Amino acid sequence: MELSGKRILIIGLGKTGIAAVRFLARRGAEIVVTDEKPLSLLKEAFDELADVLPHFKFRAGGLAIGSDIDLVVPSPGVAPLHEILSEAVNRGIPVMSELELACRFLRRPMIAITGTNGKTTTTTLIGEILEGAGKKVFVGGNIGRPLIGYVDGKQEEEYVVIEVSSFQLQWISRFRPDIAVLLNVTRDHVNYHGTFADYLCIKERIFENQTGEDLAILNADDPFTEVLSKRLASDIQHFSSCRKVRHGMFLDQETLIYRREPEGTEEVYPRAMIRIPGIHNIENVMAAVMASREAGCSREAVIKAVEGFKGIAHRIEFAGEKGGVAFYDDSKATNVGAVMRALETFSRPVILLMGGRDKEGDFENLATPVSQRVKRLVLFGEARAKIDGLIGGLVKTDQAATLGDAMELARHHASAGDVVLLSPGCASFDEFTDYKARGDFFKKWVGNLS
Ligand code: UMA
Repeated sequence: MELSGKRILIIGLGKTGIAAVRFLARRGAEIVVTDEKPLSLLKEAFDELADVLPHFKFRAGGLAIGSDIDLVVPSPGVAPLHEILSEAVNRGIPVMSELELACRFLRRPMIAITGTNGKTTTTTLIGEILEGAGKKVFVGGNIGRPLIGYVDGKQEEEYVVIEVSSFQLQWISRFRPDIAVLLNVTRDHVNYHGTFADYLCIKERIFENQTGEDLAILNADDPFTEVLSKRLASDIQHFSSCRKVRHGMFLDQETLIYRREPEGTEEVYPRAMIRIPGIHNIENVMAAVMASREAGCSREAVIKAVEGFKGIAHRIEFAGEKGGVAFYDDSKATNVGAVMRALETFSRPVILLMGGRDKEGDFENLATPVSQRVKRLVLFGEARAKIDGLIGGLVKTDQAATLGDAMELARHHASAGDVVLLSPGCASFDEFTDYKARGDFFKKWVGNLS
């Protein structure tokens, strides 16, 4: 793809925009950048791009698209119906996500992982298995390292493993992973995509350009999988935590069985190799094992890496125990599906901290797990009244303006044997810069408890 002399508009100067500017500057493109933030808030971004400042122009946000633009590259956080994007589409100007642009320059085989929940865990684990098996690997994408930054370098790795969000799949056309994993789809990001059906369609696009030479790994227990499987051109393997599958991996009491057709081979893995809690993590591990075996890792290397895998930060992470009360940080649970998975993990009474900025979550779906497992609900942030209205009547419920106030209430009501779980089911942006800052705040507070 020729970029030299092309006028390219980048929307957003966050991680993606910064990496895209750098990539395009090296290829002689004429770069225009816009961001809705005022210049005063973009100082860090400009500092980071100090060496390529002469190669791009900044246009203040809200300006109409210039007629001279050849290509628009929106950051993932830019909503699909953003006025600049609508205008570009109306005028026939191509729009390409950073992921699409990057894959045009990628020279390594790619494993891509998407799904509503479990993406980061599975992506990280696949990276660790491949590394443990002696392969050089780049792990990135939505996990925090844009692929465009990788293709800007030497590409010496044997494999590229990327976490892919629905936002990144929005503007693809040729993106084609050698191995693509769809872990699960439950309601999320409806405020961004429009409807749940739109969200579902976008997730499916990870397989859009695959052929019979590529592998699709799907969750057999997901209600949409049966229909989806019929539509794909890819070789398909399924995984299941509750029934046998013909071509793929399933949980059979204390073992995981990996069956592959047409070879008819069957490999057995001990369930006990998995040290991270919950059925959802067994599913994540199965997907990771299948992808890694297909990428040429040995069964032994797989088992060793899975045994050593401690999980990722802010995902049902044990934060400490004080006075017999165990504290868990699940700040990464920004949707209702993730809260459900977290609640399923505990058999002890749970004091659940939920709230933050609503993403049009279907909180009513938590009615059963909350009634069965939650001793007390402590709601905080912007979404507290809405959640209270939907499920607050089921158990004793408190409301607090901030997470800090909510944590004090949780501590007050907790007694030995309880679990205090931060699993917010909402975005963090009403109070924190991101879910990591929210989880760190929680863990620091737990660490300071006397
Ligand atoms: N901006 C605009 N106009 C808009 C929207 C944003 O100008 O309409 C500007 C903002 O003012 C800001 C910049 O765009 O300056 C931020 O861009 P961005 O929100 O796309 O964020 P990046 O820093 O580029 O990070 C993105 C992903 N963020 C989102 O999808 C929201 C990061 O995923 C990802 O790690 C990074 O690219 C590298 O690939 C984060 C995330 O929250 C972790 N992802 C969501 C999730 O996992 O649920 C999808």
